[in-house]
Amino acid sequence: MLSATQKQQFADDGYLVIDPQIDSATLDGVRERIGNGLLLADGEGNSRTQDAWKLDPGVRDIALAPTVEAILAELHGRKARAFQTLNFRVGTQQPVHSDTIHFNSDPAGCMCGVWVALEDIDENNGAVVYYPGSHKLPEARMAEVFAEPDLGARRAPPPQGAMTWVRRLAGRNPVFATARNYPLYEEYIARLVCRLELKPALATIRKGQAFIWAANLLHGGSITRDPLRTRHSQVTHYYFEGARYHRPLLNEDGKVRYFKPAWIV
Ligand SMILES: O=C(O)CCC(=O)C(=O)O
Repeated sequence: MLSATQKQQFADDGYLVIDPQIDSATLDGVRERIGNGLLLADGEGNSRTQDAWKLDPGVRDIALAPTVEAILAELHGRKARAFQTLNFRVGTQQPVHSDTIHFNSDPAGCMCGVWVALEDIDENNGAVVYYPGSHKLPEARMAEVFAEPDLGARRAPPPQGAMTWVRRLAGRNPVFATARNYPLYEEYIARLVCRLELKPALATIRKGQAFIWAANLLHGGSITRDPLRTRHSQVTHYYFEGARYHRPLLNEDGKVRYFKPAWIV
């Protein structure tokens, strides 16, 4: 299904633009029902709906598109399984990160994101920004972030409330100040991008195309230059079979805790 050049490009640059062969009616249906419906209905100005596949067969069809599954299997040599969807109505302007901080695996990097454009994307409506080749950099974990003296000094300690101790005594995952420490990771990545003088690129793809990124590719949401524009899109996150899965943000103490993803079926 893929040419040798495409496979080489994914290996070298960490991304690929493909035609996922999803029909227009499915794309338009999701845009109408999720983009213009649920997202507006949440009333909080949130630009994303997580796991709408549970409610909407179109979202699920995009996540399980056979062409995407075939291409991912070809790229990774393992079967891909979708485990999370996010639907967006407008650009996220999300700071640059790599998905390995959120979702990783043993062996490492058995994960990827597939971002499907539900309308044409250009430099003015918040295209995904990415750094070609950055997937080859070492995976940044919170340990490296905290090792930077000024960032480490701002680290929020784990909460010490009664519930934390109940969880500990029950042998459950301790609670870390994850949400408060995550901005330190974003700052660490922003500095890394500057220090290495990484060159950004924009995923300006057409409606119906998909942008695949490798787990460790640095990416985020670019500035929405035209605030009146929408950016209807769906990203699905996939893990590859034959690995054990963990979420590094929940392993702040360095202890790896594996989990069972809730597969999209
Ligand atoms: O859609 C975007 O602007 C960014 C999405 C993203 O970074 C992600 O899903 O990991």
